[in-house]
Amino acid sequence: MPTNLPPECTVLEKRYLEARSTSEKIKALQQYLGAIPKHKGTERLCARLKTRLARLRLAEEEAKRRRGSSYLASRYTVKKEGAAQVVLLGLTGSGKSSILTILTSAKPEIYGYPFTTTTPTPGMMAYEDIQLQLVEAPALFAGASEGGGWGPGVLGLARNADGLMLVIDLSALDPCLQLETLIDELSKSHITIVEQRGKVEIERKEAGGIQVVSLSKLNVPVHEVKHLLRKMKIANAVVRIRGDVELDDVAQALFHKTVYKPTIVLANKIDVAGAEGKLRTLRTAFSHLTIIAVSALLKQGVENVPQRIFEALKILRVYTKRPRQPPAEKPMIMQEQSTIGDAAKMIHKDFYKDFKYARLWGSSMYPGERVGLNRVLQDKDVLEIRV
Ligand SMILES: Nc1nc2c(ncn2[C@@H]2O[C@H](COP(=O)(O)OP(=O)(O)O)[C@@H](O)[C@H]2O)c(=O)[nH]1
Ligand SMILES: [Mg+2]
Repeated sequence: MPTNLPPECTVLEKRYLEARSTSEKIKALQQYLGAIPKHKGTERLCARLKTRLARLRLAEEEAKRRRGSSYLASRYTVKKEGAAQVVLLGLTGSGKSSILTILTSAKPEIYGYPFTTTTPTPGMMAYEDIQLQLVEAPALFAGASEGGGWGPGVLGLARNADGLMLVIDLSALDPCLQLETLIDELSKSHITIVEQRGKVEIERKEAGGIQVVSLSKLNVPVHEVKHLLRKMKIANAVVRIRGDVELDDVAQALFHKTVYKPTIVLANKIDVAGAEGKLRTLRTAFSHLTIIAVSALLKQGVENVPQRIFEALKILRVYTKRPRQPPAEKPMIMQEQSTIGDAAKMIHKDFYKDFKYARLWGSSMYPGERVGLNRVLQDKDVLEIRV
């Protein structure tokens, strides 16, 4: 410290050094800076303290942002119930609340004016012997992913869901533009509704260098992947590549984890004049998506929705049983392609550890067929594990 500083500076400096919280430090540093006479001899000290102040302010901003997002996250999170959680997304007035009302016993408000639903509203929808949770999200809008209002909260809700239903309003001007807007906001939030050609997973490690594991023919040379990671100052990691992947996909995976959400599109208000034509245009433009025409008003077309979303979710039901007992009434919900081994682990780790064999009914060759850990399960299989 320059010796020619007035004595109060010593006191203020001490106060700053002793401050604990970031906001206390900022306040004390401002006072200290303010007390320093400005001349040639104190220039460097002031510059240094100003840099420190800027850093503290940045840290405070960052902490505020994080607190803000956790507030948002808690407000827009809905506890999962039933076999899967499916979020209804759409622009305002597309009919999300009306659809929720006819598919579940929830009673959201339905009004003729925009942005009626401001918090997520859940309801339960039955499909055969299981319940799927439907959650109406507050309306999405162009620019939602950039922040502002509940945009990030809604997209967070979508990210956490098991599947999505996109609701399009066939009475509004351009249904294609509506769907594009929804897909665009989702993709800006790194949510895709189309299963990706390839997949990249990057797992950071403590040691061991960079390892590239590919389950198929690799489009990019391993040394380029390694070079990219080193450039990003990652020295130890396992990179798992599946399917058709370019170097750019690897770069993307470094920054964001893109998640795939099984999705169906509900083209609502098929009852209004001109809706049929718009539906045809929509179907042509998005032929790769599952589009179901419905009228929430007339309760038309909705009968198949539970089955279609169940199929899209790619989940299956497995009923466990004990020897000489009837199967459990409530199924275990598993992902398609799950094996007997996965089911054993899900019941209890000991069932997997002490597994001897299993008996299978349903997709079995004959009732009670004896099967091993690697057998892939089908929907509605009945399973008895012997340990
Ligand atoms: N004609 C027609 N109107 C509908 C249909 N579904 C919803 N609406 C109307 O559209 C408006 C907005 O519906 P709402 O369910 O609140 O939409 P949300 O903002 O997406 O939740 C209301 O006036 C509904 O009565 C439908 O299938 N046909
Ligand atoms: Mg609503």
